[in-house]
Amino acid sequence: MEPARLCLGLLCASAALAAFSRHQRPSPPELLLEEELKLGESPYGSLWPLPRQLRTLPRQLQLAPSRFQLVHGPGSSAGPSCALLQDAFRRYYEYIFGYSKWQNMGQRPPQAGPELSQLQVIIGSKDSECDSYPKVTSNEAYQLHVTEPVAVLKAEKVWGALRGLETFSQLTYEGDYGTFLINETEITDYPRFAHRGILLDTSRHFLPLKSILTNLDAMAFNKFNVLHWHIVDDHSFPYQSVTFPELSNKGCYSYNHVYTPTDVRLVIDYARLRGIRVIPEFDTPGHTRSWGKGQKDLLTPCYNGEQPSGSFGPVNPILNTTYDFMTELFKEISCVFPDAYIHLGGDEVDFTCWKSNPDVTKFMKQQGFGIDYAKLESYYMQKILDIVSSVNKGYIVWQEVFDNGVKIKPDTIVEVWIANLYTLELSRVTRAGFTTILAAPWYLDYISYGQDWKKYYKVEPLNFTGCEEQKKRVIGGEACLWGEFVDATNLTPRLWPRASAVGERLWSSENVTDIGDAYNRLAKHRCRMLRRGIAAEPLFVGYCDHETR
Ligand code: CP6
Repeated sequence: MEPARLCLGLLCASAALAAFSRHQRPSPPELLLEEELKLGESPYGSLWPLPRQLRTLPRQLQLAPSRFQLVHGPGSSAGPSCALLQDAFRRYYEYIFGYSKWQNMGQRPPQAGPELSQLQVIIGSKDSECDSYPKVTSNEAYQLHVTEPVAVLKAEKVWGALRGLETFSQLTYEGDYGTFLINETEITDYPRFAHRGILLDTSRHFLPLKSILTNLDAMAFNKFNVLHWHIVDDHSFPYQSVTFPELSNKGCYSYNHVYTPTDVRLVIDYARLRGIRVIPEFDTPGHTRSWGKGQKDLLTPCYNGEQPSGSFGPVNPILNTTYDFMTELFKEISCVFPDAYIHLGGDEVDFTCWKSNPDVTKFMKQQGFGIDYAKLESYYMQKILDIVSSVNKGYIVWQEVFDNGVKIKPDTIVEVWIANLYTLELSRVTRAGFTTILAAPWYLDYISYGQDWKKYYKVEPLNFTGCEEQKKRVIGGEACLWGEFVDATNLTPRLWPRASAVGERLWSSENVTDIGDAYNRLAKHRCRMLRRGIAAEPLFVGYCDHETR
């Protein structure tokens, strides 16, 4: 058959198919053509998330891999003894030059034109914080001046330098025949919100160390700074406790599905080098089925009439042994995890089992709680908060702890996760004076056809009723990837680049809302993540420049 006929035939076939689909199923939520027309260049190149202030000049400078250096600048309080920056210099050199298809093609002919020979990194503050852990109050601001012949990156602390190095690497691009280019640029940048988190759930499915570390890389590419590690839950207890080894011995999926103290240390150190805090969650009194296997009498026995039914409910709040156990466990956890905060959960407590148990009923009477089981939950949570205070840690809890009227200390951080009426919840929580983190609109474990990143991108976290003081209590947000349907096979593509939308919302200015421009930058940013080894899924139809046959 000649080519013309073949094409015609195909056209007919696809037209018929289109007509068929129109009749057979509802039209997809977006039209392909509309999107394709919008495709193009952003004036901001591939920057993601967009910096606060940015001036890009047309003049291009060349970077020669053999001559360009990342160095400590004059007057910096950090020097070659700062391993965090040394490691970052090595990483970013690789990200900038490491992926050219012109590699190993021998010496390139020298190109005429202005050259950038160095990026000097200058830490201004006397204490660079090089050997510290990042905190919620860490200064992540930086300034970047790219001019011939040297670029200068200024930051008060190493945390700003890390963010600035990421931005610098995003400004570089490949020209013809494997040249590396950067435009003269001036940037002043700092985050809008201090807490920019990703929740990973290692209980529903175990995530191998490699997956967690790769995700930390991707977080750094998107300027996230908190790993909320939902490490244990009903289904398995992979955290290996030194004090209570039976918890993971009995509660893990298998002996291979355990995080040893060494593994945990590795995650914390890897995260620190990228300016990322690790906040562990030990969720109680609900979501604790796996805890019961290795700790006798920890969970409440449920009753069927007069008889124990053989099943167990939430942590047993009426026994002293429960609080002795929790004291020892949180003592250990407070040493293992250096962050100033521990997430204590407190979500979705089912009162059915407590109601069925005659000993609990008796205890309720003694305490004067009547039949208000929220009071019992409150009693339990207050004791846990006291235990965690006594080991000098701050705490984060899920919103139910606030909703159920648990008397929580004024410095408790409340995480809002219930999608329904979450703006009202933000109003209430902040009116009561609490600091809050928003997760409700960013449940990335929910998937649907089409570009749902736009839905995440359009969320405005401060769009709730409240005064200025209330708005200041929103310290940030989290993109949650619950693990029921996620393991190492689909973690990365499910998170990225969808979580990138949340990343820009939490870093960039409130007025960065142009969805067309965001699409153009994010499509490129996703290709860059791919190049750097992150299996991020595509936004939509298209291709990446570095893809080859
Ligand atoms: N596990 C734990 C979960 C969830 C929560 N806590 C959850 C509930 C509803 C949805 C998604 C996740 N899987 N421990 C609630 C914070 Cl829609």
